[in-house]
Amino acid sequence: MDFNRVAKKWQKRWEANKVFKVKEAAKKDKFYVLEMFPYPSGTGLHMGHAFNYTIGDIYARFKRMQGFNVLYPMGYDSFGLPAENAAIKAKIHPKKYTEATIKNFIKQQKLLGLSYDWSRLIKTSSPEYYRWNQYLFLKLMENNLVYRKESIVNWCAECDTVLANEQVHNGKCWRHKDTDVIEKSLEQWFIKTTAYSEELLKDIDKLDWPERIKIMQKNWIGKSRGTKVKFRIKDLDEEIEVFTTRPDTLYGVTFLVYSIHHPRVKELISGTKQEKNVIDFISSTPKQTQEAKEKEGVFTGRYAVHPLTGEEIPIYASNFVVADYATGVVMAVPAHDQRDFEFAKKYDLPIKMVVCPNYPKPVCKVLEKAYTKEGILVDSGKFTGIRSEKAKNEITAYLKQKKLGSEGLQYKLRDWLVSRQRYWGTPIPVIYCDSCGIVNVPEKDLPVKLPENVKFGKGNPLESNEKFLKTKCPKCKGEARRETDTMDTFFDSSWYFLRFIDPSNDKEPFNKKRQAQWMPVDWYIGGAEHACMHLIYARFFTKALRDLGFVNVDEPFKVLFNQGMLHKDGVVMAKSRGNVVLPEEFSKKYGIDTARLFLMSVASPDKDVEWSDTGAEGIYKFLNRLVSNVSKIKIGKSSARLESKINKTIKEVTEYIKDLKYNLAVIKIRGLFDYFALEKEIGKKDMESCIKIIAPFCPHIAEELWEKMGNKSFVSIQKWPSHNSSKINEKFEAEDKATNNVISDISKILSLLKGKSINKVYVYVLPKELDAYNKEEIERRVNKEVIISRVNDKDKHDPQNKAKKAKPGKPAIYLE
Ligand code: ANZ
Ligand code: ZN
Ligand code: ZN
Repeated sequence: MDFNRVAKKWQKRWEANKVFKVKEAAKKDKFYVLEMFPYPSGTGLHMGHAFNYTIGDIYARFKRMQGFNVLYPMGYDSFGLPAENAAIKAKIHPKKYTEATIKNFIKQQKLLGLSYDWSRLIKTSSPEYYRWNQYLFLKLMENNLVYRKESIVNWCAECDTVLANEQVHNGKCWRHKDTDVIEKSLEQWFIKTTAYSEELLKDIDKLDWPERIKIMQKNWIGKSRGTKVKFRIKDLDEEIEVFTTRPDTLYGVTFLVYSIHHPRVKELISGTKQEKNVIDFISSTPKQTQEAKEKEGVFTGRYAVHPLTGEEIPIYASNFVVADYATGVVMAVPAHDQRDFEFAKKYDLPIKMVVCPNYPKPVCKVLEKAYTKEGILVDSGKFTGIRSEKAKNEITAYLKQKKLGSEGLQYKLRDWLVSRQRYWGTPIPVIYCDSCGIVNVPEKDLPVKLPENVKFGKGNPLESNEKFLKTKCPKCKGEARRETDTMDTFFDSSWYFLRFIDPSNDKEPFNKKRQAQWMPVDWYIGGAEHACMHLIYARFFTKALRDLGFVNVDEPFKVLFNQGMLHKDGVVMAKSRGNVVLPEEFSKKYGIDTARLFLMSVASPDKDVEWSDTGAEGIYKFLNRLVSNVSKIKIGKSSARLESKINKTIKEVTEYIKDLKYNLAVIKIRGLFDYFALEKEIGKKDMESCIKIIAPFCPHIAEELWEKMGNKSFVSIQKWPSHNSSKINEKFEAEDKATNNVISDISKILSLLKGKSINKVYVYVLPKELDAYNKEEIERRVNKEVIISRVNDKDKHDPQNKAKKAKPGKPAIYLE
């Protein structure tokens, strides 16, 4: 069989007959399988991508055959900076560039035999899609979930735009892993993800997601319980509120520290002797990452009054306090917090120990570093002698009673900065009018289209495009200016799974009834790198859209599956490493079904897989054997042994696919088809079942065999076979196992004797076990002549007297 020709033939027929097109009103249960949609890069697909898509495709095909109405769509996350940069470099327009890369992606994906409903294809850079981005942006805005604010934001000079918090990883840009993010004070658009902090956190427990992703999200949302404490500022009629997780250390506070970016710092210093000093310090401090490693600070000239002791303590401003976390001010307890400790050492501030290890009595040693563990309170007024854990509650209660504080809750999650100073994205649909201020573009005027005729150079080309900029104010009809910022492309991917449900709707982003039919996504496949970006935004969007009446689920993705990575020569397969295997080239020689089956045979799909040419060749040989075994065996009646094997294999393969142990399913399938060689006949139904169970893995070969049997329809949409337990005979199964064991023993000995010429294999078995071993199968698999004799046969050939070593279930072996 010419696998390559067969693949082309069936891909054509599937397409012509719309075999995978989803029927909306099917009376079947729904199942929504989705892979994180790709960014269509210019380098195209390699075998690593084939690995990803095959995982989802097998599941979709399996579910379809099991009788579900399966939605399995594909689309392209085609806006974004890499496309814009690549286009500028190639001196073509991003639109042209993206159209070409998408075309190439589609062609390459089709070669893999993926069973997408191609009629649902979406491209986020098309006005038909981004129009709804704009619409949803306005809906969020109408519901107070979007705002514009000046604040300190992260800027990547390489990206030439601001970034969201989620896109800063350890102070570096997520795309440019060597580029430090710098801080800038800018007015930007934000989405109020924090309105859902608690629900985003709480609902994690409902998700059937990998534990490690759930933990990463929990940490990212970062809920902490603590106490808010009020400090009065000396000489000013003002208070400062701080958030602390350690109210038990309150008596050890020796100074307060403002973030240098805190807007109140400037008011605080105004008129003091320190003013100039502080301003110089702030402007000379390098604007850098979130929490600075080298702590630098300056005295503000002001003092605060300790709420319980009345002591005066100095107020500093420093780069180690984050401006937009909690109140942006901390009460510093150098004895018990390492950051405060380092700061106090550097600026020679007092360190006061108030929590001490307690054996036998409180012992307070000279400090080398902060003591951050629990202990007994000392020098803490009426709380002295209390254990620190208990003191947390007691001090908080006391502050509450005196109206000097209260319990506080704090989340690390920040609002999502969504505006970008780049061209290739969705224009933010607002207009600036000198008399009316910020005015939303009316719905009827959507989409605000990206102008195509622009000049690329430094910065955002929209800013210099007069035609785009100039507009009329929708309210007063006067001269007005368009917003030039575009949306973060994570906005596009936050709801694309909803658009797939209703991709050509031109009245609304998607129909609510249809949404109710399909949501949530039952099975979502993608990489772990999105744990704290896309997966947070998409969850936020779903909850926000639920509250706006668009959807009726709380969570978008019921099951999340993180696939492994394909490696070659020990490292991840990637164009940049120059170790890619291209599916087109491979399949020219071996057919794409060989690649699919090989990729799924190495390990379970959540594990990394190493590409091996010899491994793939082994699968190619197996598939050829499969085809020849199927053509040699006559349609007639299955032997009891074959029936048993088929039913057992159906049972196991079904279980393994369900549990995503594709590799184990492949082992069973191989065992079954190799066994065919030992049988002369097979029942028609049995043969059909066997072809069906290979269909998810090798859909093209399966279709061809199905047709050869005289079937007119497609095997891809046949009913998945069910097994008949009464046909499974455990005696046969035990015998197979015994046979396999002997084969593996013989193979081991053969490999030890490598180089020696061996012609015959003698196997000595206990008398009553003679029938347990399948001589033909052993001969075929070890590729030698095999003689099986009972240990007590008088005239057996046994020159080395091996027979006496045979044990029950473990025959003796002699080779010559
Ligand atoms: C006094 C104290 C004493 C603290 C002590 C810790 C240990 P999490 O758990 O992350 O919420 N903090 C508060 N706001 C901050 C800001 N804007 N930037 C930097 N640090 C800030 O941490 C809360 C703790 O981090 C708070 O508790 C505060 O320091 C500091 F022995 O208050 B603590
Ligand atoms: Zn960057
Ligand atoms: Zn106006």
